[in-house]
Amino acid sequence: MHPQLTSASSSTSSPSDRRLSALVRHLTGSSPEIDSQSILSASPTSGFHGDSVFSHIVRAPEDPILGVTVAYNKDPSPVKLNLGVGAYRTEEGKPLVLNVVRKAEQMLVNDRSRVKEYLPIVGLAEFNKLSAKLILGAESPAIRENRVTTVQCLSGTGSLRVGAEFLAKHYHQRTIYIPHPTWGNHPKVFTLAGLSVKTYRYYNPVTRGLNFQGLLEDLGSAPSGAIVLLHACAHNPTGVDPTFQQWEQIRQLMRSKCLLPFFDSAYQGFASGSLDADAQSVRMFVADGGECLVAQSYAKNMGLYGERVGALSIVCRAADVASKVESQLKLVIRPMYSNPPIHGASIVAIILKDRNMYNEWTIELKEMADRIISMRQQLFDALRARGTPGDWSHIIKQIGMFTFTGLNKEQVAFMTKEYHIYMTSDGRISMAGLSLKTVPQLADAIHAAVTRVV
Ligand code: KET
Repeated sequence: MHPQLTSASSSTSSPSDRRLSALVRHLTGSSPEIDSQSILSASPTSGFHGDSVFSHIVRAPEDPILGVTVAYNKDPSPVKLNLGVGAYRTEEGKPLVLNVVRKAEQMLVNDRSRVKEYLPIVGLAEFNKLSAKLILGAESPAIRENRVTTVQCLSGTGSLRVGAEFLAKHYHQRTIYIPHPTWGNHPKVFTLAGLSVKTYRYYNPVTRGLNFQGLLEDLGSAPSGAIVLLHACAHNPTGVDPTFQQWEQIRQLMRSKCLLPFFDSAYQGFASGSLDADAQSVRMFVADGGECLVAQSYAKNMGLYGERVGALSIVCRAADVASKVESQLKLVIRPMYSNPPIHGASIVAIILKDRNMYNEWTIELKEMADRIISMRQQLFDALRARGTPGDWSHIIKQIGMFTFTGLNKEQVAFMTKEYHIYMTSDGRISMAGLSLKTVPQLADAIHAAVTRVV
């Protein structure tokens, strides 16, 4: 028997040690008898039959975004409406699988030559190449010059995390500036990856627009080399994007201070309906020959939410640097999840490489974007028709999946309680979850909240 276990039965051992040793003797057959009484009465600290060794753990709060869906699912009301998570719904309020995605899946199923082997650590090569082209543009000199390394990751979140871990390990600056406000998961992803998170001003609650002056001041006083997280388009949660001219100013400032851009592109095609227009900010930064990181997600624009398909691209100044960077990305990925899943990336690759399927996708994507934009107008008109106090023009000025309403926490809680409308407590509503049928319900709820809850 193990010396430590036999010594536990000596006269100097504690009662719990003796009980443990009795159990071990019983389980190993080294003792015909067992003092069952002493085991059943084992003290909580013994770890056996008492409280769980995890009994000290406190309950964590639900996620501020995904927790909204948890609460929504518990509500038995037939009129409940989930405008929390950014997930597209049809006019009938149902999740949408794009036709072109169904077609690609059918092709995958029909192809008997397909196997389920592991992908390489960096994922599906074809998917990576096509993803880089999608975000940087087919004619991008950076791609042509082999200065870009792209690795398939677990959707947008996984791409951000891998990029952040890589930076924490290999980049000289550990500080990342994120906009205030931003997607709630950003600070957690970056902090856990080992970066130190600071914010830059982004939104002006008074104008409900961009705080451009504040943004320039904050990035202007950031230390040289700091990393800056930029939403490529359709800023979440505010729906406020810089204009083209403002992007150009941001670019000049960042390049002059050697700030490293890390783009989060979760909504390419969802903002304007055009994949190219929504990639303009990224392409501006790549066109100047400088370096940057881009995290891409296919969750929204291809409706592949649960398939977890995304890519991280790192644009470098030279091909040999990009290739060395990729070798290190593999060392980040291998111990994290070894290699990415094959199905979703195969769907994307099929769609991106075939001209007809690609065109079909852009049409379906535009339909989704247009439906969201029309919901903005509908909601704005409905509030105007009700004479709801306040200027609601930001609903039609903002862009992307969300409207940042300006409703406060209490007003949101009121709308959930009285109208069964679920949204994040910061007053963000997912316009993609709204339909012609539910606009009046939302407008009634907003009207009541604004007039009855201060
Ligand atoms: N970046 C941004 C800006 C973003 O809004 C999301 C998702 C992601 C990345 C990550 O998406 P992924 O599914 O990992 O590709 N946002 C919506 C869903 C979520 O919170 O997970 C949301 O804000 O509702």
